[in-house]
Amino acid sequence: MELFSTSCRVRVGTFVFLSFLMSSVQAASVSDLLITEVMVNPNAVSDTNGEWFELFNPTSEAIDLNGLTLKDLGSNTHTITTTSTLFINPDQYFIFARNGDSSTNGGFVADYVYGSGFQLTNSGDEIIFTDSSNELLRLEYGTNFDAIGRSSELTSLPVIELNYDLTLASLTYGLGDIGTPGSAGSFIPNVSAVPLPATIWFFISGVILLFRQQLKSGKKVLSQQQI
Ligand SMILES: [Ca+2]
Ligand SMILES: [Ca+2]
Ligand SMILES: [Ca+2]
Repeated sequence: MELFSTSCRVRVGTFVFLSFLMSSVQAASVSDLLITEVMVNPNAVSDTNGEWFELFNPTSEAIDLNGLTLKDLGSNTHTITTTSTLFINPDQYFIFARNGDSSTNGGFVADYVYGSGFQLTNSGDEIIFTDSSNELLRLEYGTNFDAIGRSSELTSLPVIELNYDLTLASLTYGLGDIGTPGSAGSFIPNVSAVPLPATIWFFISGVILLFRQQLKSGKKVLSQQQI
């Protein structure tokens, strides 16, 4: 009887532990976001008014951007500060803009305005998100992004400069610049649950194996006692 109780305790404890582990490691993070489009050199309006970039959330969970720092490898820096959370929802495109006034920014709707403290240099620059201690997301681009009045969009993964192309010329917005701020372009990323890292699967497999071995040894002792 005591042996059965011990086995039950091991089983319940293992279940609770695995449930906790699954719920804690599946949380989506800013690192899962994609920088899907960048407008470094608007033509309809000035760079000061019309620069923007777009994020996309390909996970199944909302991700909070409030409190993060947006920066480059130079002196540009901006801390994202809102009164509460700043969620980017699953399957949502989200626009970061230098100017949020759609009557002067070229004609798009911004989700967050970072202002003049962060600029997208035409010849090359970086878009980097960090929290208080870690870098979470980065795109470095060069002169390939410098097309007058035309954004560059992510066309395949991962998020590196080589995987961006100029947006199709037929896709215009607002006053006529080429881009798809706030919506899909020619590439539509899949939305899926955040996969568990391989190391976590390996660890969980080890716990399950240990649990099975404990059950086997318990049955063995029980059968010996019955003999
Ligand atoms: Ca620029
Ligand atoms: Ca910059
Ligand atoms: Ca877009």
